[in-house]
Amino acid sequence: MKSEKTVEELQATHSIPGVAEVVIGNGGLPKVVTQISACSGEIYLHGAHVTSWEPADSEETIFVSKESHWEDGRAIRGGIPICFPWFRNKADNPKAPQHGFARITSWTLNSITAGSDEVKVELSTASNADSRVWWPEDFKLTYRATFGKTLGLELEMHNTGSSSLRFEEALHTYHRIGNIGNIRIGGLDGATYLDNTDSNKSCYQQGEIEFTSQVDRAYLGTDHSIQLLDPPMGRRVTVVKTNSLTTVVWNPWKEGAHSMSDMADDEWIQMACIEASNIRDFAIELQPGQQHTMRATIFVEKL
Ligand code: TA6
Repeated sequence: MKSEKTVEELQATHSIPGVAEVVIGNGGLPKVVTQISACSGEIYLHGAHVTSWEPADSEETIFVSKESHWEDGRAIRGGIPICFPWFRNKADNPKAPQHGFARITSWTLNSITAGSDEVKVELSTASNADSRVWWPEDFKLTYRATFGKTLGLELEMHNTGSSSLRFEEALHTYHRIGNIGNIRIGGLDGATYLDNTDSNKSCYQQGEIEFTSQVDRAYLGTDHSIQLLDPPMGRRVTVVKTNSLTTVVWNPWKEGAHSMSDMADDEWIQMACIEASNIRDFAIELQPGQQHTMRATIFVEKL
């Protein structure tokens, strides 16, 4: 579903001159771009999809594929897709869109607000005839992306219906990295994970994660911070999670990337996904009227 307002209308209502503008992005899709002294950043209304965050003292942190589709109804490859209300396939319907419908929905831009050296963009979407095709529940989802020295992401889910519901969620963040063979991910030592490359076999993480083949893992009961150590880029990226009890780590490796039409053959080397999430047994149950907010805050330090 396309955005109901034109880019000109959104720009007239929400832009903050010299700080944040609503412009036409790739594929004609509207996006909010911000340029302040702390950082530059951008978020598409399509999927409420962050596609860039470049802190002032660092290079771009977010990977986006040059082969990505940019069209209504298809997910952007890279950036920060929002997976909701299920993760991967929908168990009872193989035809349902992988990772849910939030990332292929056009969200409503609610507001852009400027704070002291940060810009907050708030978008929302709610149950409607399109969502009910796949999921019967009544809900409202609000997403706040705060661009500054840190990148703040906040996904707020509200059960607006009259019965309890259960959902999965993930902020499927594609981190831009120097080289997959030379990075390490810390903060998950001792955690149990389900290995999706091996029928979700339960495994035990010892030490840091290093990448020597395809990795597709859901780390369970992990609420602590994750560090992405990237010597080639000379930086450490930290993801601080709140109300997120699973962490998915993914790199498709050569074979996986080659099977994707929307990723160039060598791009798997430049990306690693670390996903604040609540999936599988950690799916969230909400009673009528209840809310749940998952947060991820990302910051960069020089090594
Ligand atoms: O987060 C990991 C994962 O679920 C993998 O299993 C892999 O399929 C990936 O996401 C990408 O999914 P997508 O639907 O965007 O191709």
